Amino acid sequence: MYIKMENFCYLKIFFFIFIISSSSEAENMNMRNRVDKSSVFLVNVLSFGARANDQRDHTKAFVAAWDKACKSSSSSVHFIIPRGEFSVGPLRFSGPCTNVTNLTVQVKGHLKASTNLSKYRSGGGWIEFGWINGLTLTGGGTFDGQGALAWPFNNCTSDSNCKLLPTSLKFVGMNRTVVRRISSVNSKFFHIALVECRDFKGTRLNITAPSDSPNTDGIHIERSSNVYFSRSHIATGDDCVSIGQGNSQITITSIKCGPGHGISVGSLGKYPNEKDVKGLVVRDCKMSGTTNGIRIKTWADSPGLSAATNMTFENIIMNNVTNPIIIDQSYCPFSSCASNVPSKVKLSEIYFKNIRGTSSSRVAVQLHCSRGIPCKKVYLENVHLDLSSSEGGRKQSRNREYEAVSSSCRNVRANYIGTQIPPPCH
Ligand SMILES: *[C@@H]1O[C@H](CO)[C@@H](O)[C@H](O)[C@H]1NC(C)=O
Ligand SMILES: *[C@@H]1O[C@H](CO)[C@@H](O)[C@H](O)[C@H]1NC(C)=O
Ligand SMILES: *[C@@H]1O[C@H](CO)[C@@H](O)[C@H](O)[C@H]1NC(C)=O
Ligand SMILES: *[C@@H]1O[C@H](CO)[C@@H](O)[C@H](O)[C@H]1NC(C)=O
Ligand SMILES: *[C@@H]1O[C@H](CO)[C@@H](O)[C@H](O)[C@H]1NC(C)=O
Ligand SMILES: *[C@@H]1O[C@H](CO)[C@@H](O)[C@H](O)[C@H]1NC(C)=O
Ligand SMILES: *[C@@H]1O[C@H](CO)[C@@H](O)[C@H](O)[C@H]1NC(C)=O
Ligand SMILES: CC(=O)N[C@H]1CO[C@H](CO)[C@@H](O)[C@@H]1O
Repeated sequence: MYIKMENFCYLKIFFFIFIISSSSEAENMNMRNRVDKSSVFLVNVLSFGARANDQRDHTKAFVAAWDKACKSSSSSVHFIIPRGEFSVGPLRFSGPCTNVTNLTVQVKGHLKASTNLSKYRSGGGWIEFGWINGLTLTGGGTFDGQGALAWPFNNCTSDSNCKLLPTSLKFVGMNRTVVRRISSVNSKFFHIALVECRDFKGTRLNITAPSDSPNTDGIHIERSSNVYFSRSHIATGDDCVSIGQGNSQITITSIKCGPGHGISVGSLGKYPNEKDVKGLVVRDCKMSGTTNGIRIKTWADSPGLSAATNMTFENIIMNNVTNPIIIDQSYCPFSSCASNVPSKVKLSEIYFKNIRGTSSSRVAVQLHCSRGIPCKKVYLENVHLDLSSSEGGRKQSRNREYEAVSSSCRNVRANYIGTQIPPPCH
């Protein structure tokens, strides 16, 4: 996707008075817990008027519960969303939660997003977490974006005054976040997006949307550092993981992608003042039936200078992938940019190691770098990509199959080590 993620303008409200209400048992327990600062302060949405499997909108109850959790004087807080279905509109879970150092949001239930699009801010999130330290989001629950009713309103490629649909889970300005064992289905736009986050760990995520759903990227990362995603399954209609501008120290490991558009760096170079991408490792991933495997894409005619460097893609299995390895520095999805000005994004120190499997197109390796700034230090080590067996393909000798795949290079002189199928560009 080519859309810039904006910061939010969060309204930061500080409460100086305690809300005194002790109607339920849970509340009484909460009051007692507050006295002992070392114990865990429990906040259950049911204590704030939410009812499982009740068709009503529960946004207000969730917001009231969050307020209580975040303003707690206890250092450790558990925010509980129990089993059952809960319908909610846009939610902003924002900090700072001054005295809370560990905040666990335990989602066991199935959250359903409101389908009333006028409730959402353009480019915002359905559920936004912002400016919190030490958040853990877990519990095995599901975030259901109910995207099917929204996708027909995704018309930003044809309407410049369009409203961007909401990302299901958006994290902004967060430190020390863990997201573990949750599912996200049918987001209206991206499933998960990180903006300006530090020390983020995501693991055991299950992300799904139909292969023809628009812009349902699994995970989008921007202007963040020390981010680690692992052991997840992502099947969507757009990028599996997209790594945008300004990221450093990003590790993506043991992810199964497909269907979708594969793992992408970029697109970079659309806006002025973009920051560099550096220190990316993608390791032990499997791509099945995706349009791209590993893709690096930068816009033609980029307005500013930037760079992407030190990127390693290692132990990647491609299963019937259309473009297993692809660098495209003349990305331009709109017909308006026929100006033919080369990209000003400098790509260097790119390592592809142990990439094997099958390609559904003949050009299995495409390295198309910028005419203005050729790629530097590109290494391919042990690449073995055969053509996916098509009808009659099995009858071909293996050697003929090897000959069938090829490499295409522009403005790059790559370094080749070990096995090379397809054969290198000459
Ligand atoms: C946070 O902790 C400080 C210092 O212990 C205390 O003065 C303040 O009242 C606490 N704030 C809340 C909201 O409990
Ligand atoms: C949709 O949300 C808007 C804004 O909150 C509200 O005014 C409108 O009544 C809602 N529409 C329906 C059908 O609920
Ligand atoms: C996160 O850490 C950075 C760097 O230490 C700091 O500047 C920022 O204020 C922290 N964010 C929050 C929400 O505390
Ligand atoms: C794009 O979708 C919006 C609804 O989100 C609609 O108001 C607008 O007319 C649509 N534009 C086009 C060109 O279809
Ligand atoms: C992931 O979610 C999809 C859709 O809800 C479900 O069909 C699938 O079984 C889940 N997979 C795992 C490993 O939990
Ligand atoms: C390249 O990135 C890796 C992984 O993030 C990091 O460990 C390494 O120090 C970086 N190398 C250089 C030369 O910056
Ligand atoms: C491989 O992918 C192509 C298109 O991407 C598809 O038409 C074909 O059915 C796939 N083959 C297998 C064996 O899945
Ligand atoms: C119980 C728990 O998870 N404690 C953690 C709270 O956060 C600090 C860091 O601020 C950790 O060191 C604790 O282990």
